[in-house]
Amino acid sequence: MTFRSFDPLPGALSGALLSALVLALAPTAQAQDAGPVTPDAARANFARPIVLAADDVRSTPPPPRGFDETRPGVVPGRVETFSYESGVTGGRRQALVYLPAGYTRERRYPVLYLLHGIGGNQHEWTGYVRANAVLDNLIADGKAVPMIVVMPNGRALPDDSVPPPDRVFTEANAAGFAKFERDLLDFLIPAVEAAYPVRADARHRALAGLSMGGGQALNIGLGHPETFAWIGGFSSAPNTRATAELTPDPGALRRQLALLYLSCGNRDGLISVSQRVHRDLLRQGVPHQWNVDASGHDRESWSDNLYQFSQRLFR
Ligand code: FER
Repeated sequence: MTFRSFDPLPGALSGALLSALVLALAPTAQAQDAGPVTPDAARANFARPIVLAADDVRSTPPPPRGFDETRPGVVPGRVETFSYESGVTGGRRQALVYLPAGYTRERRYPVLYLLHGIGGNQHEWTGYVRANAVLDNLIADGKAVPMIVVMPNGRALPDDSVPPPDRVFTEANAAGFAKFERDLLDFLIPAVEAAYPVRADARHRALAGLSMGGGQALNIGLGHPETFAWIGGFSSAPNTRATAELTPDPGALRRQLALLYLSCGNRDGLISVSQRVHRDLLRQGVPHQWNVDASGHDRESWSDNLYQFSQRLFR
């Protein structure tokens, strides 16, 4: 099943299409550090040689069969569209909100903000990764705390639609992902907290994402441990900040974070980004979970790591 078959928005680039695009970008160029975002640079980054260290191994039990499929007898959560006014884009923006089975305004819920990749939008986690099925099953089994999950559009531009394939790896598209930091902190979170019965403190707020969204989650989350105590970067992309900017105050992270979770597939050409963050965190003495699975840059890694990460949240 592909993202496109779920996605009501025409023109969205599916994860499957993104994979095809990545394959079409033949691995010819030299590896390079994060510079201008171009199709050539992306090709080079995806083609970086993969060198695995002894601790680049799986640290989680594999999920059970069917963990990301709709299961008969499991009451599903509800996924609804939420719109909010953004001073960053100057207009109304849309996010998807997952409300767990049994949702009631009589309770207050923790919130996970879940960010998509460079070629996706707010539908990528539900449509391509089946995040709602993963959460439905975990919550039904009592393995995850009932939580609200907010899936924004992480491209904070006046036109935040998914660009055509030849404009995905461009400075203009990537710029929207950097602008999203203020959109999230100043507009989306306050709007969510005004509209839903949520616990509005760092211990009850998590931020995670895949690829470009993984880079955003690390950049924004590690920069704001007073806002997010739970952070997950899955297959994080080269938009991930350099160490001096990413973790300038390791002591604050040690004191304030409840969980920092990093994962990547051992067949993902972007793994050097996550390896670098993992090794720097080790050097800085910042506790974190490092999980290297056998995936490429694909939904298998993201559904599996959402399964692992979401079980650990808010405990
Ligand atoms: C890049 C390669 C991949 C890059 C971003 C990505 C910012 C993101 C991929 C994704 O979100 O799937 O060089 O530069």
